[in-house]
Amino acid sequence: MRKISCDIFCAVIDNLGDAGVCWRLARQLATEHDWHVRLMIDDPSPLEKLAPDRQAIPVEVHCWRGDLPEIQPADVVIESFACELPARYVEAMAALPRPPVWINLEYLSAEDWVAGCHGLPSPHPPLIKYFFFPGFVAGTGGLLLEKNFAVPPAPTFSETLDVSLFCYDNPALPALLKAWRDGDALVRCHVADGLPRQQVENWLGEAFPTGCQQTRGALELHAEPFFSQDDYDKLLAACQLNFVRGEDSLVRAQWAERPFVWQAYPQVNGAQHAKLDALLERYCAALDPNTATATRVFWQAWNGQGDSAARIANNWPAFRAAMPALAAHAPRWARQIAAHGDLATNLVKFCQSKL
Ligand code: TRH
Repeated sequence: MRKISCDIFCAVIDNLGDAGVCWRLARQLATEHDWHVRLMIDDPSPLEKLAPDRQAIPVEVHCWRGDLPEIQPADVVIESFACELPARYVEAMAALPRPPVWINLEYLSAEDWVAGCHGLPSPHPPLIKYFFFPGFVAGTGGLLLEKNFAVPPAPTFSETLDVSLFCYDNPALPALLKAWRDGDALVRCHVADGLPRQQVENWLGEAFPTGCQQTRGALELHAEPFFSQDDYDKLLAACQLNFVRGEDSLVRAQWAERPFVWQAYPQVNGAQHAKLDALLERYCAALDPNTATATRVFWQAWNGQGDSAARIANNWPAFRAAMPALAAHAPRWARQIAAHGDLATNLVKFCQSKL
């Protein structure tokens, strides 16, 4: 039988999430569903860091800038995050006797409206584009999760709290570092390359190159290299608490089954606050009131609500105290959000119903 062909279009806007999400999806469609996948990406450079082993994966990576040379469109065309397809490619799609299944893969959100919009058609005669929304609940497209992903066992109890730190510019970070430095318990913070490292450097007042370690009071800081996605997943599982951001690291923190703190991608209109509150609503629903309050207050402060620096410092002890309950909650939560099927499998089923 002929393999289903699929073109995934990805525009790297900023950061790593666009490439990160598209690569994971491409890899899964190729290796788990035996699709013939071309990843059309306007800047392939992030893939070198995210997936150094990509040559071993049967995904064709094409650099796409502006228009494309004439190519035959695939059976399934995925436009990620509303990146606009090259005009010539859309014309070629429309000229086919049997038009491809055209998917607009949307951003992840836990908001209620998502399930109502998932799968809706948007007519572009003679083509139809379908909205495909990742999500946390039934009726959405689900979340990216590989079939063979196995959660490593929880780290053994240790006096030191291992924390990974991946965030955007965050005015509350110095207050958190200070709270850890001055606290009674030892904190070992694995600082991600990029923005987190730059902010820690500012706080330290000195350069903090990859591989270096610094100690301030009860806080030990480690300047981590940029890990491959697979190794980053391992780091998340090896820590007892993970600070994550955006979309893909948020999803991976949940599969790692550890307590986590999410910084939503900041938007000019402040739309991230609705996204944050929607996820908190679902994530905290089954928690006892004290744990739920500690989580809400801490996440909201981390996302800049109120006097975030003071709130982070004042509420760290309560959040720290909530961590055993959050650790117990983590595997249940992961099971709950995985119950609606993984995104790649849901996408395959959806496309097969339209082919
Ligand atoms: O990089 P991000 O901020 O990406 C963002 C979001 O996707 C956001 O929703 C979107 O609007 C914006 O991009 C354009 O955060 P995210 O989504 O967590 O992506 C980071 C990727 O980097 C993820 O695939 C994990 C990976 N990563 C590594 O592979 N190694 C590392 O060491 C680190 C720190 C991250």
